[in-house]
Amino acid sequence: REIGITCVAFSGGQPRPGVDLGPEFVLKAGLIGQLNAMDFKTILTDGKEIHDYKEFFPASDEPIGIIKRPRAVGIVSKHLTDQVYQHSKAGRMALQIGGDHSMGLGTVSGIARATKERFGQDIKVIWVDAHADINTPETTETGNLHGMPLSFLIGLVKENIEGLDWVVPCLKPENIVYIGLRDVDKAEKQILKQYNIKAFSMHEIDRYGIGAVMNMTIEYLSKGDTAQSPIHLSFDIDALDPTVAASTGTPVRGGLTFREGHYICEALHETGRLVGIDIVELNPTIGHSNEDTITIGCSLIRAALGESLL
Ligand code: DIR
Ligand code: MN
Ligand code: MN
Ligand code: MN
Repeated sequence: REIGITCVAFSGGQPRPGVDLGPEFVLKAGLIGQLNAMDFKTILTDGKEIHDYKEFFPASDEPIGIIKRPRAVGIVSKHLTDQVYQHSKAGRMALQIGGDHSMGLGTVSGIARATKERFGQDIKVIWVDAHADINTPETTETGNLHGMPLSFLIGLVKENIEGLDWVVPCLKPENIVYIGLRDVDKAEKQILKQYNIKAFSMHEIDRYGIGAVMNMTIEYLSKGDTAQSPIHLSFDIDALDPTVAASTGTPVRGGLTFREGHYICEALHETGRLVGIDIVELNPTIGHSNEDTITIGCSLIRAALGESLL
């Protein structure tokens, strides 16, 4: 019952300042005490509460094409990969708090490597998000790397982009399930189709209900498995409706309710297969009531770690 916690104070994968403050607010809200009260032993990465990786940033980080801050994004996730790997290799739950979603490059890379070594199995990833985050450097309209991590992770990026050339494809398209999508770029829709990636958009959640969607998700991720394979949850807080969680950089109307978000976490906990959790895109400088969003970030984490309602 050990949790390795890495707080990633980084905002360079998108343009709005403040998302780097997410982890600090989550810690101030008392997350560590809450997890200790659930009888978890918490281990802070390198004994440090907050990691900003600034000492590793290059002096200049000019855009490559329209890709913004490729070297900073790359170096953050390169370090994060090793940090997450160390925790996961030691058998700990790896919990990462962000920070923008470009850090998914590091969290998934680290977990995938550890999972391969520990169980000889491929990692499966549940990406809970309003967005698909699967643009390539060619398809991106914004140049923001938080909209691209999955294209790197599944190996769609063939050209070497300075700072990001270390990324080794470690995730199979058939091992991804999206939940909560509602703002997917045209080129991303083509990628989802071409690679036949499983996605439950808000439309499917409305149609079937979140209970059935989670049953289908877990069934999908279990087919063909001889042993139960490990699952990583990457939860972008903007999957929730902006009336529920307002403090995030790219809010999109028509999102998950408070309970739907928590139910996803509870259902994944019940599988007993969760090895990693990201909670990202918390920006306490945005929105009318940032306390709500931060508090919800904490309760989603607790739900994924098995906090029971009864
Ligand atoms: C958009 C928005 N698809 C992009 N992505 C966001 O920038 O590539 N991801 N907001 O979280
Ligand atoms: Mn995202
Ligand atoms: Mn998003
Ligand atoms: Mn868009």
